[in-house]
Amino acid sequence: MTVRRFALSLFAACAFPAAADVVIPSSAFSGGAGDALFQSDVRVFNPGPVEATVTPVLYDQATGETVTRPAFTVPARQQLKFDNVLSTLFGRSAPSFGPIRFQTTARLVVSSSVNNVNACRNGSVSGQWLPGIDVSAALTAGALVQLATSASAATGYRTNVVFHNPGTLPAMVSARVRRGDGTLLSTASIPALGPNGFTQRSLADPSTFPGVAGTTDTNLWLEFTADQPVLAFASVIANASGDPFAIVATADTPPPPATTVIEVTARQFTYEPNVVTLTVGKPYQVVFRSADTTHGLGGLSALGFSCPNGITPEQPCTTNITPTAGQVGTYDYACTIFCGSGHGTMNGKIVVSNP
Ligand SMILES: [Cu+2]
Repeated sequence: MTVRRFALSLFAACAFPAAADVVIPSSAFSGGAGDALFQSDVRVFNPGPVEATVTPVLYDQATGETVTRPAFTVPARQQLKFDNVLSTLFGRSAPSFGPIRFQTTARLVVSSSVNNVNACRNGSVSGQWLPGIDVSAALTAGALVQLATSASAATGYRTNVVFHNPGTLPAMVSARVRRGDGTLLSTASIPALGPNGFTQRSLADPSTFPGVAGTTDTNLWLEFTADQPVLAFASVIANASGDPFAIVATADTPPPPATTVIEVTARQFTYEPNVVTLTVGKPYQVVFRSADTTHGLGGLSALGFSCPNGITPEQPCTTNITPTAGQVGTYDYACTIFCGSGHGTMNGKIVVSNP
């Protein structure tokens, strides 16, 4: 029985190559300054040995519509061409822009060039390449590197940052812009992204990235975290020529925040400091030490404190805690081991508060 089931699952894996869900995080069909016309030229390559079926969906940010087109097929080892994909595949007229999703029966390579086809009013084309990114590669922590801004609109570079939420739950993204040496330049305020939501933000926009406008720096980077996986990239555009390049987010694992050590001294008949405040989400090591005799600690079991052997001059009682939102509140504690005439009034508080 077991063998037969294994054989069946092996057959299924061979007969049907893994499906894929690929997103081009941004596309455009719109006019720009100086008779410019932006269009996205897309290629869909099937590297596999069997025909693949593709269902394309556009999340049009110009109208708020979700535009699903009939499925098409890509023969094995062939590449399909969709120049100005928003017009030719989705039938949109300018202005139209937003993420495009390809749900496929096999793993495909999706590639996009966002071109400005008349930037210099002489028919010349410039643009940037953007990959299709599998939804499974969306990130909850990422970095965008090699960003640049300029105090002058005529020289240097400007940067636009795009976030797209490919999921079905709202995503909260928080981002920080830093200089090369790590100096914090801006903490971003990015509105929640709904399911399939999209936002493009200029680094020079003070309502999104306060503190960046007026900065000339070609060595900026951005770190972000999100409570749902998101896709992110940046366009860095030369101000003089309009020539852009794209940077796709890489996965990031920011170091955990440093642990704050808090020392509380127990002595007849006080704890000092008497009130300790802990912030939700931050790691602490709380150490109770005795300056004289043996004391106890009772009332903090809800925070995970346990000092069964008491607090003695030789043996402090140490607790590691990262308070959670569910622990917000005020916790009274008291000495539980008789330590002299004032024992009955020996107590303190731990306060857990939101950031
Ligand atoms: Cu006591």
